[in-house]
Amino acid sequence: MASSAVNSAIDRLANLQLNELSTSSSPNLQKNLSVLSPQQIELGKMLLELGQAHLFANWPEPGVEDDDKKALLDQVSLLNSSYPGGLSSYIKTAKELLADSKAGKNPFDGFTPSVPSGEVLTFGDENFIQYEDVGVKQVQDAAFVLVAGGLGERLGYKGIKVALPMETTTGTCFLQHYIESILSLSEASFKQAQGECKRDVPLVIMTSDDTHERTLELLESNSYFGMKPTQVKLLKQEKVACLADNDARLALDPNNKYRIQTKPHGHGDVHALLYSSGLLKEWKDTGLRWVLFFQDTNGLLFKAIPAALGVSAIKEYHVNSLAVPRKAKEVIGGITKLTHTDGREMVINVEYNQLDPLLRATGHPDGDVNCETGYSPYPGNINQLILELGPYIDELSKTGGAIKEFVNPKYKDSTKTEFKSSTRLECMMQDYPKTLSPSARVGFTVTDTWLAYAPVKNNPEDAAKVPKGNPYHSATSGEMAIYRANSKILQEAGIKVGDPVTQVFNGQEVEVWSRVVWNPKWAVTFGDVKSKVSGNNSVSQKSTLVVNGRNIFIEDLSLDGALIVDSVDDAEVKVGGSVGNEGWTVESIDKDSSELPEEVRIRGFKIVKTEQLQPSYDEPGKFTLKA
Ligand code: UGB
Repeated sequence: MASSAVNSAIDRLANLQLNELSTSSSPNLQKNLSVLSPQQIELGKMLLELGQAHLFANWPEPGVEDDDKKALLDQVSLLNSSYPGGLSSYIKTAKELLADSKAGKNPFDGFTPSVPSGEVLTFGDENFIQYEDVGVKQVQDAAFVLVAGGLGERLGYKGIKVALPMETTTGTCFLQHYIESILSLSEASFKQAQGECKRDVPLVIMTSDDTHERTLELLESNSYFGMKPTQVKLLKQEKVACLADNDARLALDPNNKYRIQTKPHGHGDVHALLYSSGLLKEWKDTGLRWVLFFQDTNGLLFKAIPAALGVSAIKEYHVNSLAVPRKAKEVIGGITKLTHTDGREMVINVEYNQLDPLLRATGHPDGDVNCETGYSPYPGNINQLILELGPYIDELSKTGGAIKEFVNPKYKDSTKTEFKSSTRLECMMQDYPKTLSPSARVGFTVTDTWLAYAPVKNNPEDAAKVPKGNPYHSATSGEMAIYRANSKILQEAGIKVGDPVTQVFNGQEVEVWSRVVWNPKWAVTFGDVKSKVSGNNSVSQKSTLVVNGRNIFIEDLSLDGALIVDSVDDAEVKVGGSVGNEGWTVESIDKDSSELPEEVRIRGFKIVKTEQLQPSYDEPGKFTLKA
């Protein structure tokens, strides 16, 4: 035998002995070493060191279900590589957080909450318009990040949420609206900076196994809604391992002893993913300055983005969170100033389930209640964050994007020794400022709820149970909020819009305003709307108005019915005169009817299109519609 072969045989034997020694605490793993690769053996040893021998407790003899054993270790390899610091770091943190939770430790121990001061905007005033102008200029230096990995268990919708129609007058889905808004905003931005070279404003979408394929399919089957495919990047977040007990033993899937149960880690993953993707550096190198984060189902958010970005630029905020007045106990976090006994201070979101106990523990015996304004004194976080790229990269180079995690186990009883079901560590993107130094410029911007916030999160049954006066956050209220916002903006621009009527759909009382919808091409700021409306205009409550074209000008229009105007970019169309017809009506439907699609049932109404005037201008030129 050649000496190299002898050496390698000796090495193998030595390794075998070493492996057998280091797996002696799990005889089942030990006897299966021969079916595993060296890398899988290393992972097995690591699991034993981390107190996870139970994972091998039911492993049969070698030769039986070997592929399943390997699959388990392959899954471990993925869980290990996709978590910053690997599984050992995950389990170490889990043990600490589970011990704190068992001991009932308050995560805000030593901190006293108080109401922070931020920039409060009044829609339509001079200040607002000025912020919008500044904000639009900044868009060419911005990147947008949509977190869309959540399955939306509370909504119970079977599809992905970004594919849901945002409103059913035109049927535009959330993702289409977001992309069209970014495209129109960037176009407006480049127009302001005449002559400078244009770049494609990037959009990143964070997906998960629950949403990735369907998001990609939605984009591909709609030609990316007008964006270049290279402009859009999908980053998939991985789930994290579930924990079975206070010792942070990993939970096996009840139906598969070779699979570790996993659950989503939360939207906080977006920071580590952006960092590890290398995109942040790429953006910095091309001169970008801002990163804007937003969520999957808020059809109003782009109405507040220009002004909020203007606030970031003027106030030089490293972190700017968008907020709206919050009703006590509303299921959105509260922006709070926290002051520690040691002098530390931070302005941070306190999540909705933590605000009440924090207030009670710090001398507010009534907890999370409204003040004399009828709202909680703590502004509601709508999780739309604007970060300045430079300081963001600096911070992430220190943390790798890891965000402070939390654990929320549901215990079987007061001994807190067993869980009702497995739990996991979670993290939230708005907790990013928690690691920042006191010198970081952290602020927030408050706008009216009607303008900026109408998420679709709750199923009809739960929405109908929301305490009176609190928002439903349902598909019904989300769509009605779009008509309300657009109607109010037109009112502010001088158009007489009929008073809304109150109707009940799916057990929820909502205001029904004129169904006014426009494409972002028409207007992305209030300034745009004002520049396209003149004379004496009126739109009755029963009316539907769809404006779908860049250069459509509304002048002396009296509308009582449905008017849908489409035009190509190079057509300039004046729309006026008196338009009256049967129009489109909003009609109740039975949410349990199996004949209607789920997208309609979750709203409780449908739009019945009886009669409309629908001019379409397909050629360049100047046109006038005078009915
Ligand atoms: N999301 C992910 O991308 N990955 C995940 O693992 C989980 C979620 P929810 P939540 O503004 O309305 C948040 O479930 O967590 C995406 C804030 O924490 O809709 O109840 C998901 O796809 C809270 O402070 O919201 O509450 C979606 O786009 C408050 O501000 C987004 O993350 C509230 O949102 C949010 O997920 C709000």
